[in-house]
Amino acid sequence: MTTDFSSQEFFADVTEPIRYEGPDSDNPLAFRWYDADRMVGERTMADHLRFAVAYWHSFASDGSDQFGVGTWDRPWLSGDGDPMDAARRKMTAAFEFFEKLGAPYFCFHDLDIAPEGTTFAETCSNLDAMADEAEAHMERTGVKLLWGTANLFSMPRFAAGAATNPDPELFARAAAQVKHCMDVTHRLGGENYVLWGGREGYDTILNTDMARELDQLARFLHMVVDHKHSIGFDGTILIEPKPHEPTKHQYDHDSQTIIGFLRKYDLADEVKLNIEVNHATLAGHDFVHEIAVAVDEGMLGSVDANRGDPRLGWDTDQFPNSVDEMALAMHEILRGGGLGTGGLNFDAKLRRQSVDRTDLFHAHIGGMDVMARALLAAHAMLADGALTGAKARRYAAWDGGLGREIMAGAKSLSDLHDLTMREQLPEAPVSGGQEALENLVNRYVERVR
Ligand code: XLS
Ligand code: NI
Ligand code: NI
Repeated sequence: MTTDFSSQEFFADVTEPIRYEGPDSDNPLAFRWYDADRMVGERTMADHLRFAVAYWHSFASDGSDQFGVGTWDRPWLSGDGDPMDAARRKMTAAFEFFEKLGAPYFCFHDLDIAPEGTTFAETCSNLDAMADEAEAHMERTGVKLLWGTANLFSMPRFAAGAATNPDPELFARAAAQVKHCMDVTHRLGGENYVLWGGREGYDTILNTDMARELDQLARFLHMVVDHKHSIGFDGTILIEPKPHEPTKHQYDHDSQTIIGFLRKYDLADEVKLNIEVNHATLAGHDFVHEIAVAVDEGMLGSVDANRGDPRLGWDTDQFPNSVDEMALAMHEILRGGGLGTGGLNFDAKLRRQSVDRTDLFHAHIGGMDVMARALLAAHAMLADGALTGAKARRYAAWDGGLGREIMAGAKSLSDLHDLTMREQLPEAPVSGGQEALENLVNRYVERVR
């Protein structure tokens, strides 16, 4: 016997869908910048930004942390009885939220939407049943799946990693789980499939054969790619870099590390990156650096939009709140041609004291407005060539004469030694103009309308 939750309302305080009211609106439950149908260049805002809500933070969590129990008012999580009933209730709440917010996409881990069974077979049938539910909700609301992923880090079995586990049986368990989750993602029309390293890394070299573990990880990814082709999934396979958490040395440390790994193992044509703001900052990078690395390599896949706290050294996963920071990142994204099959997934959670259900709306509205405003500033900067033009001028000497000859391989060290001996080459440094460029960016951010 299943109970019908589809008529239950969890966000009754929000009576109307969130609408665009413009920058002068004081309505906290309205968009001031995100205007889905507004054209920005050749695409609508919605097409540029492709927002997704993360099921785990917003619907599967209760505000608990290492020091204390849950604090959030989440009636769909409390409740006794059948875990599948609870999963259905949670999904009803989630889709009510997606619809009222006007989020075009969502993202999930298998275990966010369906409970583990006592056997693998039961876990799979739970997931299949919840995929049926999701399919019905998606059809009813028009909300789409940006990506699915398998949780290969919460359960004790994966304490030593999934693909990088010392036990092949656990590699097999992880492979089985990923296969099933990819199938469900495909079935739901998911546009990408994400692998976050979870516990793919190590805590101490005392017990770790790193070379072997990296070979295993590559083998696993090849299997994922093969499976993608065998089922005709035309979404993108994405890896999400993150350093330090949960293991001390995560193999997927940052964009550059992953790109080197993918090239070494002949995976670079098949896998792209899902870049998260707070993971970039944990790796000691600006977010825009991580984006630029991926764009330059043609490997930007998608973005987990959030932010860290500069005073805290962990993945606080707060909602984006800085137009300045995001404008530069959006500029790189646009320079690379946009997000493709990817999107902006709010892999972000409320603070523990934000206990109200309505806080979920405030958080997402704020994040969407910040990204929309950043998009407008970035688009104007790129259209005017404000930064790209300045860069082109800075490197112009490489486009001809000596610069071109060097890069064409026409000069040896000795040639340049002789040249420098013979001629007085200019040596005076040219201004990098950083402050002027900072002012320029500020003007674009101030002027968006
Ligand atoms: C954790 C990761 C995770 C991935 C999906 O830090 O960001 O949420 O996005 O597994
Ligand atoms: Ni993430
Ligand atoms: Ni994170």
